[in-house]
Amino acid sequence: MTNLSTNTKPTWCQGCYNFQILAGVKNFLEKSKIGRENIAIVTGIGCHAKIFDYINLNGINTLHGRVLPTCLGIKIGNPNLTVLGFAGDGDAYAEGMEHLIHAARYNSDIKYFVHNNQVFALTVGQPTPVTEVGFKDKTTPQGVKIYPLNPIKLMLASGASFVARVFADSKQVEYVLKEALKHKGFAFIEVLQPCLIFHPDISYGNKVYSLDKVGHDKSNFGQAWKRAQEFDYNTVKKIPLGIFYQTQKPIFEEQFPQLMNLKKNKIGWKDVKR
Ligand SMILES: Cc1ncc(C[n+]2csc(CCOP(=O)(O)OP(=O)(O)O)c2C)c(N)n1
Repeated sequence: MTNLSTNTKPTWCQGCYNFQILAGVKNFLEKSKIGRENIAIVTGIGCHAKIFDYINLNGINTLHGRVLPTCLGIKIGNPNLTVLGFAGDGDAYAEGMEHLIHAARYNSDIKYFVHNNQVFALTVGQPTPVTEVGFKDKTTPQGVKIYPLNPIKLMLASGASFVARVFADSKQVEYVLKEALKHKGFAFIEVLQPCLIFHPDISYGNKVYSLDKVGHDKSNFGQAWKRAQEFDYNTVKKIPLGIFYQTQKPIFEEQFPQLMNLKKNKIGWKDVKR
C-alpha cells in the first residue's frame, strides 16, 4: 500500500503514547495488501481521535461515544470494507458503553481499539469509568470513590469473540492488528496508553507480562476469565497483555442475504451509479 502519512502536524504532547499507536497501525497497513480504498476508519472525540488527521484513510470522525454504531453503519453499507474503530476510554466506557456491550453480542466484523489512558484527556483529565479510586482532579477534589470497571471481564461476559489488551508500543499494536484482522468477527483491543500529562503517576512498569509466554490458551474461556481478574484497573500488581480469548461465532452481516450478495460480488462504492 502507499504511504499513509498526512501533512497535518500532530498536536499530541511530546512523547504521547498515541504516537506509538499511530505508528503501529500505519506500519502494518502500509505493508499490508489491503488497498486504501478497502479500509474505513472511525474515531470518537478526544486525544485518541486525532489519529484521524494523521493517517491518510477514509472514514468518519464521529460523535463522542458513537464509534461503534458508526462502524456498524459503514459495515452494513459495504460489508467488503475493513472497518477499524478508535475510541478513548471515556468514549468507549462512559458515553459509548451501551454500544460496546451490543457490539460484542452482534459480532460484526469490526476491529475496535480503545486507547485507555484512564482519564478524559482532551478535556484535561477528568476520571472515567476505569480511573482508580482516590484519583483527584479539579472536578473530583475528594478523589474518585467508585471502583473501576474491568473492560476485559465485561467483554468476555458480553460474548466478544476476540478480546485483547496490549501496551501502546508500536510493535505490540502491529501484532494485535494483524491478529485482529485475521479474526472473523468483532475484535476488542484495549491499548494501555498512559497519559503523560493528566495521569502521569500511573506506572505499569515491570508489572506487565505477555500471555503468550505463560502458555495461556486463548480458546479457553475459564483461563481468559482468570487472567482478566489479575488487573482490576485499581491496583497495579500484574498486568497480562496479549489475546485473552478468541473464538468463532456467527458474524452479524453474514446473516443477511442482501449483505452477503454485496460481499459475494465484491460490490463497493465504485459500483454505485451516481
Ligand atoms: C457528547 C459529548 N460529551 C462530552 C464531550 C466533551 N468531550 C470532548 S473530548 C472529551 C474527552 C475524551 O476522553 P476520552 O474518550 O477518554 O479520550 P482521550 O481524550 O483521553 O483520548 C469529552 C468529554 C463531547 N464532545 N461530546
